[in-house]
Amino acid sequence: VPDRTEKVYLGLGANAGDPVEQLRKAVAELRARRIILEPIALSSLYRTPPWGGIGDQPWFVNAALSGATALSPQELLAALKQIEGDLGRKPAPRRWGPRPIDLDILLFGQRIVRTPNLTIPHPHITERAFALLPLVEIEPLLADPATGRRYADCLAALGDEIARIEKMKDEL
Ligand code: PH2
Ligand code: MG
Ligand code: MG
Repeated sequence: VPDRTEKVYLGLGANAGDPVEQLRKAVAELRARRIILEPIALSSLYRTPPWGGIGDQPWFVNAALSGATALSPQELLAALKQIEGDLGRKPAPRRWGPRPIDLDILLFGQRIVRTPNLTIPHPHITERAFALLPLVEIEPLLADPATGRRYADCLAALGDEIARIEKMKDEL
């Protein structure tokens, strides 16, 4: 049987409700709905300061995972939105504000996708230590498919942003 799956990397985040519990539920749903298939790799959980200019909101818990998917990028996006809604996410009152769950496609194989509703690699990945740190943890040598730049180097370029991030004892 030909293998039509592709390796994808997802960024997970939450900063409302019980973030760790929400992230665990999201991973359970990704598995149960066969959206993400083995082999699956999960990063540690990290406590991260809010990024994007809205400072008056709780810190986030962030993580990353890689796994196989048989879905297309658009199908994967729709499936992630479905889980976000099922876990209690309402349409955002403000951009980059608090949310009980956020599931982002960081990378989809080596693909470059630029459509009005979906950009892959994730448009802000190289500026966000909260996305890069867990990503580099599960795949230290991973490089950006568009630029060839290693994500570990992007992370190092962010300087002391990394120092504000706390690795948690809890695991996914
Ligand atoms: N997500 C955002 C905006 N800001 N900050 C942190 N620390 N973690 C996030 O996951 C995050 C954010 C938009 O999705
Ligand atoms: Mg996001
Ligand atoms: Mg999102």
